[in-house]
Amino acid sequence: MASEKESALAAVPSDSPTIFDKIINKEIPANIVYEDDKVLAFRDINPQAPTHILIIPKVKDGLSGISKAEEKHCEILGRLLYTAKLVAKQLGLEEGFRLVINDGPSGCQSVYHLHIHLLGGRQMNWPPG
Ligand code: D5M
Repeated sequence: MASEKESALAAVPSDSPTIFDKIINKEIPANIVYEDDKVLAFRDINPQAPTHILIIPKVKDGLSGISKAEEKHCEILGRLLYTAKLVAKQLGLEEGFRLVINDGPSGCQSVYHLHIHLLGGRQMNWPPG
């Protein structure tokens, strides 16, 4: 299995549908921990911490990554962050957690549908790799 870095370097930045559209449309299974009309949160298939959740907008609207954000996206961006807090509480991450957004090849992004990583359940280090 390719490492996350290898997957990121092999990924082609694009606005095309991704595997996350299949998860949103329930065409492939995912371990969903939160869902509302705008946002979906599910467990990462390759967890980097005891708790590793991806929080995504259900409608991509050009947000293949955070670098594509425009003023019109401010509401959904705020909602994604607030959802991260809700899910962290729901999953009992009282001691703290980390939110990460990878962007582009150098940022180690492999799926071009904006997502926030919520990582918790272990002591994090700084700086990240
Ligand atoms: O993060 C993309 C993340 O998406 C990476 O941690 C693996 C995860 N992933 C990929 N496919 C799936 C499925 N099918 N279910 C759950 N999680 C998945 P990035 O920041 O783009 O590197």
